[in-house]
Amino acid sequence: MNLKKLLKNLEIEKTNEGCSTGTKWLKSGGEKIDSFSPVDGKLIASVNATDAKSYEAVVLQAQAAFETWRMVPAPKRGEIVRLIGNELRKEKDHLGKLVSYEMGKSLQEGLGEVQEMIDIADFAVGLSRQLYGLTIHSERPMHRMYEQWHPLGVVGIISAFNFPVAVWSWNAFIAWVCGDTCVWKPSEKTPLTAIACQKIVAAIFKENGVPEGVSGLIVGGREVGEMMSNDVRIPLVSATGSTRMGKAVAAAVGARLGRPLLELGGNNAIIVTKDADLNIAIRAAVFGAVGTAGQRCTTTRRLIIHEEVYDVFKKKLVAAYKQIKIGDPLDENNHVGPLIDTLAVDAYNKSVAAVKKEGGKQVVAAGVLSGEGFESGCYVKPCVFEVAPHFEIVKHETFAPILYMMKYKTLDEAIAIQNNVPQGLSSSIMTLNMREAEQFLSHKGSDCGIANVNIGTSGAEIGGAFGGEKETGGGRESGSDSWKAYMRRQTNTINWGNSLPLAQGIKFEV
Ligand code: UN1
Repeated sequence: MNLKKLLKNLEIEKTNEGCSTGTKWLKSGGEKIDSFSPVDGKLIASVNATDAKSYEAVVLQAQAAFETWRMVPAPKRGEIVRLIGNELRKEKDHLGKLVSYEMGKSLQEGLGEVQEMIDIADFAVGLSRQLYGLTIHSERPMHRMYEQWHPLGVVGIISAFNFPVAVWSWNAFIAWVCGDTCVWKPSEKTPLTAIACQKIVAAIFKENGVPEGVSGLIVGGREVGEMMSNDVRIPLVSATGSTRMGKAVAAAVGARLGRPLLELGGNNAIIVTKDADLNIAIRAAVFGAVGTAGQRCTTTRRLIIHEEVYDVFKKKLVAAYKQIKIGDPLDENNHVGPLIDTLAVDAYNKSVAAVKKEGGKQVVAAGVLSGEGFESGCYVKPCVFEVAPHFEIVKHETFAPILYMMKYKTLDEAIAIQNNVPQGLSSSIMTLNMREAEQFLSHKGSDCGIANVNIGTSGAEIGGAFGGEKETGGGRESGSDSWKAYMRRQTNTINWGNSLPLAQGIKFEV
């Protein structure tokens, strides 16, 4: 891994400022944030975090830019996003590699993440010609009523380390075509990928005369997120991360009656029925559980398996886990890279101890890897435990490759188990029986924001709305009509007649 060359290719070899209004990088007196690669433990960047003064400068610039940006026709804003998408196509290999190296996901998944950005760019370009509202028939003669959508203003984006760039793009690209300006606080664990994105965007903005401030970047920790959550100048704060963080953001944004858009924890299950295609089910379960080393919001954490197929599925699962290669995620022979840092390893160890204490039976052994190639101390073994659904730990999301298996007898029971956790992001059923599939998707089925049939819980396409219920936070991002969260709806009624009839038949004569 030639980091120097990679950083040069991305033109970020000299970067140590973490605060930017677009093309300008601000000198900031914030603490130094070090980014260590979990791949080899090396220090790969040391970035000056945003302080109160530089934060203020970024927000003021974002507000000023909004004045101009909102008046640029939406399809023209879409054109700018199209150019960003093109640039991402060119930079896919470099940026994908950096994502993989800074975050630790496999190169395939790093490239997939950049592809997700390209896809959302394409989606946003089309959307820029479809930001339409409804026309409603008025009850009054010679009146017309319709609704239109206006941009909100400055949108705050808080993103997580696990999708360090894609989730930002879901928010920023859509917000930009909607006419908003953005201020992005990336995870302090992955500042370098954020800086790389900022550079890519800034070059396009500069070439095309986009006002300074449309894309602000504020690298920093919790305090920086709090500045944004409490800031009345930021009408929408979109936050991705832990439920704990989301609750704090929701409380602060709600207290000032701003709008939070939350995409928080998941505790996603696959129901494996006796009518499942077990080969599909196994592949989905293994990718869902160990992909991104179990650090996706959509990671499969629970398998709820019909008792008749339980033993054969377990055997196949153990065999599949034996094939998994753990190691440098940039080596395409490996399936699983490291966890993000040693704190995540501690959380993994704690959950493994907790499930054992509750009586969980080990099916595939847990453990932390050490020795050559594992010097960073962040590599863990994907593991599997047999549990009972009521175990406390099973209700808890641990961001690590720990998979819980449990048995069921009836589909009603399986659905009840699936729903009986605080989180509600993603879910899936493996069945070739249409009655079971339809029940799972019905009002008495999965309570999650995403419910799949014969597909795993992770790897959603950007075209659908992404997000979930309960402790997942209720937000919807990326596709479908998620754009509406980034705009404000206005109802307009126009009287083109020569009198003033009142609604509800009210008579008022003076
Ligand atoms: C996340 O983990 O926050 O569906 C996002 C997926 C990806 C996005 C995950 N497309 O797994």
